[in-house]
Amino acid sequence: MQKQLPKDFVMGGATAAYQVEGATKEDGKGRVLWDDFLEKQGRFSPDPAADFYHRYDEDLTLAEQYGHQVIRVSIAWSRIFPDGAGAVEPRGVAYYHRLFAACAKHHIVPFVTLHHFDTPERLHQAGDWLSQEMLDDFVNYAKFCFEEFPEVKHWITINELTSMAVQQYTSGTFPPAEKGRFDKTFQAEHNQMVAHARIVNLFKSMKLDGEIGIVHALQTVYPYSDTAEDQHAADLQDVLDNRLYLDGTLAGEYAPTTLALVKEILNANDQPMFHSTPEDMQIIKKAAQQLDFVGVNNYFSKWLRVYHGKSETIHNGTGAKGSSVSRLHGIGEEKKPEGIETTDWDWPIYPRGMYDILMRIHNDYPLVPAIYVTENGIGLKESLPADATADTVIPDPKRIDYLKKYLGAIADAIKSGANVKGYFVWSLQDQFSWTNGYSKRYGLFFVDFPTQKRYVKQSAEWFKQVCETHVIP
Ligand code: BGP
Repeated sequence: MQKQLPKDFVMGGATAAYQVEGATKEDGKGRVLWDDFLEKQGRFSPDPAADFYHRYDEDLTLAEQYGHQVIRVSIAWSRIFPDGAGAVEPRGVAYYHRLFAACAKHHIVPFVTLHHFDTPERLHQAGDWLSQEMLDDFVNYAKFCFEEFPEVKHWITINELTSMAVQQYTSGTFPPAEKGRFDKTFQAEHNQMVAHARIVNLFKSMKLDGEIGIVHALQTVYPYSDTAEDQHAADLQDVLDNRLYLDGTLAGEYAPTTLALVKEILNANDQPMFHSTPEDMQIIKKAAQQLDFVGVNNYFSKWLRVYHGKSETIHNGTGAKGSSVSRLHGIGEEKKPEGIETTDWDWPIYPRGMYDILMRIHNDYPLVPAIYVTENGIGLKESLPADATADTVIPDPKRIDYLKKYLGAIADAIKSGANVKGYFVWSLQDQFSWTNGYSKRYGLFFVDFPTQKRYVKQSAEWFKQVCETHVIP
């Protein structure tokens, strides 16, 4: 039988400012942590991306035409405050007013993220999420946005606080590219939770019209075998990937068992526990009691087995299947069981993991009133047929298959009681990937980057049907 989604379930595409806008040197935009990093690496440039800065109306036209009701966008903090704080850049402010007006014109409701991996350069150099200055300036920027953009009714404080911290300080794939610094990773996570909580509390005290939430990267972690050692390795990876910040943002306190697992990782690596004050914890508690929703980004799951060697991570940056390695000292080693399909970038395709994470939130974190799936999708190597015309529809059967399975898992979770209110496919149109550049495409709409022409993929037509009928064919 075909699976169904509720009639009021909203659907659309997701984007992030730095990955779609391009125009990084236009209209007074300030520099961010990535500019220097990417320039030095020389692998790819953040310009032109999908040139959304100039082509947002074209993309919103497609979104409307293909049945979307919502879109996820982020504000580039450095377009509003080029230096992270101080002088406001009016051209940046005007751009976001134009973007939100275009959303309204096309009947697409924007869900707006305040921080999607794009810390202004000065604050990055000051210590990024490890510095108090960053936290204070972030809260001021959020307040400015709440006052300036009353047309926005759905706010997201931070995108994937753990991905940011883990990739900055554990796996070294985000600037400043440090490896194995679990102490900095947990400290940056905690600090982001404090900043998030201060903003939620501020939003509520301003009595603004609308809702506010946070977006988490959540991957279900399973033991590789049923031995107690592998189960424990999975628990340790889970505290790093999910549990600490689920506790902090959705329950408002870290469970003693959660903190014990964090300490175990830090002790094994001879690193100190993160610092938190009773005042931090009061702020965090208050925010969890007022949070309107949690956004779940889920693409893959993990399997862990016991490992006692040195930390070693090899990131599959090029789509060379089977080249990823993740073995973390004090945690465990990722090892995928036989028979589970992966993408070219080694991400296991496992819709059951989506179901399990949604049910975990439903069962273990009852304070949070609603869930949105704020990112899910598959990166593929795709190219434009040589004889393509404007009407060419690009076949992407793998994406349709992936979306069908994951949306099916979401429908199952809703049936089992999880209050999932909407779905954002990553991504609306092709854009670059932070660590894989332009060769990994996720969009419902193909972007020919040299010409910036848009082409429809078959998945966009399939998705339209689901948006309109709420039936998963
Ligand atoms: C999430 C990010 C997105 C997006 C996505 C796909 O972590 O929030 O910005 O990039 O993952 O990841 P990737 O680009 O690494 O394939």
